[in-house]
Amino acid sequence: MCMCMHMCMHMCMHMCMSLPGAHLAPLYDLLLSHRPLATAAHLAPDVVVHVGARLVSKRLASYLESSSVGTYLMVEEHGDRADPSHCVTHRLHGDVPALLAALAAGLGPVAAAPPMPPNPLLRLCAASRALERALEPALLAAAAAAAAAEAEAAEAKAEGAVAVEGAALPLEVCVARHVCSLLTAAEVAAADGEGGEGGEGSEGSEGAAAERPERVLFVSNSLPIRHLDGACARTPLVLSSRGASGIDGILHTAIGAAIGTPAGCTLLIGDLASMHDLNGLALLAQLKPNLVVVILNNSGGGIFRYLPIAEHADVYSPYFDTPHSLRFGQVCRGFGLPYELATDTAGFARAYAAALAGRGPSVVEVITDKEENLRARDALCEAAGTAAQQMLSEMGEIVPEIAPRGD
Ligand SMILES: Cc1ncc(C[n+]2csc(CCOP(=O)(O)OP(=O)(O)O)c2C)c(N)n1
Repeated sequence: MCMCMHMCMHMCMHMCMSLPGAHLAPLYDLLLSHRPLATAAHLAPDVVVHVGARLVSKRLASYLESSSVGTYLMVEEHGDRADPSHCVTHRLHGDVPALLAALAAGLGPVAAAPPMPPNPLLRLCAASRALERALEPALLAAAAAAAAAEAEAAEAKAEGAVAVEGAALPLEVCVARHVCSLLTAAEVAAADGEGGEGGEGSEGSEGAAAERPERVLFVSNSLPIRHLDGACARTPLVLSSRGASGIDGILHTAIGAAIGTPAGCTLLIGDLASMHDLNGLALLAQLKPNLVVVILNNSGGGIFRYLPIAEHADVYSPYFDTPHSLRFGQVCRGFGLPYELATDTAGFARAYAAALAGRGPSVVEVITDKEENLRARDALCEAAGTAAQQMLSEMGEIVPEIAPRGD
């Protein structure tokens, strides 16, 4: 079995770039939260081709680490040794697109051959799609598109998707997905306008793609990049400052990215990262780049609620989550920046559409609740467990768990 789990192609130096496109198994991180799937020996990959930077998902990293992969090929632009789990067996450095083209040409007829059933990678993609479709009604309902939701639900039923009773998606995930869908829809519309085929999955002609004005999404570290990595099926050109995952200087870096992106840039950032770089708002007002700053305000470091430290009530709050009840409205107005506050998906959709149409700097603050986010995340994991279990039973009996890597 050949299985490449890392399907999002990106290049990394300090700044990471993820190319636009549709991801084959976008909900892989949720599926891997189901332990029987993450530890099923018959699903362990023989070969991994890892293109670009350090993985965002800890679940994927530990899954690959415990899988005792025979061949782990790292394809990257630079020669830095980013291999914290010591899994890499082969390295290719150089022009990544050229390396991938050579790799594909080398695979030739093997790659062209129809995959042998049951192919775990295809099953994983199908499970991700099934989960996505099962969640779609909740997503669409959140976006107040009931008619489309019904059609999607009917389609999901026809495909045998798992049931997600009353699942409410975390508001932060809805926001990230909405931003991606608007930015990629704009990309498709631009391709249409230039004579491309348009529609889902269409990239238009190569010439059109080269000329197409591209909108950029800059994501901050902590939860924003995780919402993107683990829950967004289709993403625009994405930039982020990974490095040591710092939450400092994000706003200033995004302003730089926006200056280089005439078609417009959106920044998805948490409240603490925004506070770390608050004087960036002055620069934003002064330089007036085409940048929409979307602040996900969950009143502190939301990521710590998902980490083991959350179990230690004596230190978790206020020392780790650093809670506050601040809002960014007054400081934005003080700098003369357009500002909108949203508390739900529909409100965000309205404010974000207006901000994009403004074609200048603006801030949209979304108030979310850490505990609600966590509850919604748990419901998502449960739904993912059902999809994963369905995938496992379709593939036959569960073989023993992966044994830990022996040294
Ligand atoms: C410069 C810097 N200081 C501290 C940290 C440690 N840290 C990692 S995530 C995080 C919380 C980030 O909060 P926020 O930006 O609001 O994002 P959220 O976790 O809510 O998604 C902190 C303080 C860091 N990564 N970088």
